[in-house]
Amino acid sequence: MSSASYRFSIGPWNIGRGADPFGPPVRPAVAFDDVLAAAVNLGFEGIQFHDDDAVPDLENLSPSKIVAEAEAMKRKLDGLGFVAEFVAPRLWEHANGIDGGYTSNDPAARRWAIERSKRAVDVALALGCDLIVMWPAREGTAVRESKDPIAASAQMIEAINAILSASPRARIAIEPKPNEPVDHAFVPTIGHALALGARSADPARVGVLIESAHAILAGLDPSDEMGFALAAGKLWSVHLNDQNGLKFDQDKVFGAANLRGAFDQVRVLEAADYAASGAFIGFDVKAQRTQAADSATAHLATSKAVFLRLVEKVRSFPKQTAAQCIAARDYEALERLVLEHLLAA
Ligand code: GLO
Ligand code: MG
Repeated sequence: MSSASYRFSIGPWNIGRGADPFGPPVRPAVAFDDVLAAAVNLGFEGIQFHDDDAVPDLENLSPSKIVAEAEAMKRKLDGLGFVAEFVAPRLWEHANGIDGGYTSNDPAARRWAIERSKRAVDVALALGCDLIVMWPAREGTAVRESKDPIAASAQMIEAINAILSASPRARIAIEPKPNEPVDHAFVPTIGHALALGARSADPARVGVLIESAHAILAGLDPSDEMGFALAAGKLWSVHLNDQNGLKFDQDKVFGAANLRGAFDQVRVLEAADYAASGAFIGFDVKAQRTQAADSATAHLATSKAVFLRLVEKVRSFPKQTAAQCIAARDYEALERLVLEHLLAA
């Protein structure tokens, strides 16, 4: 059982405006200062950034101006007692990244993606953090024959190496997702991410961020994905949330679709003493479109409350009885024990 406290983090995109592919935003834009105010209320200490969340319009700024703006952001965070958890280069929203960044068929787009990622390293270091999250959103295909998967692997490693070479302090957490926005992603699972890291110039500085919904979309159990990464010492962040089967990425409240699956994720984090590693618990959850603006952070509060309740559930789990069931190979009894424990008040 861990004695360390969990640290929670939030990204500005987690307080969304309710837009979906079939309808426009239904809530007003939330200013960054209001995100910080919400983070205070929610008891979140870490802020997750896209590069242009930290430095808006960075494509039109010089490298030194980018650093100056990031330093100003750092002072703001310091004043409020926040720390930056990571910076993710937002390649997927820019026109240059229309066909992917690192694996685009256009060499100019690939160069742009690498340069922008290096600027994200500058932003991270100015914010006082060393973690770059690489969500390879459009690194994949809608038409399988449009790209060469062998070349794509090499291009991903080239990009990883470029980021690592931007600073000896930079670490990368790859956040795999099997699909959406692309049909087939080149880095769909934790196994792929860790294999790329192992082939990089400095494997010690490449780890992963696991999002529950992304693992479910890959047909995998998030807690097993976490266990695999934890065993390798590579779980450097999590995006806890939930997902109702193989649909679009739902980013539901943690535990909302599969409470037992959420329990299992907390169980493996507790077993590995994740809290003691100092890594954050992020909730990559989305407010429902129906939610009114003044209560559009309830999904974050609920996710955190569910997480903390599940920590209690894991800690109070009758481990000795479970061990007896396992020793007797009576897995039906173990099943009953787990279900009764989850159902108990
Ligand atoms: C989308 C991803 C996205 C990333 C974020 C940080 O499916 O989960 O929200 O986590 O952009 O890179
Ligand atoms: Mg995510």
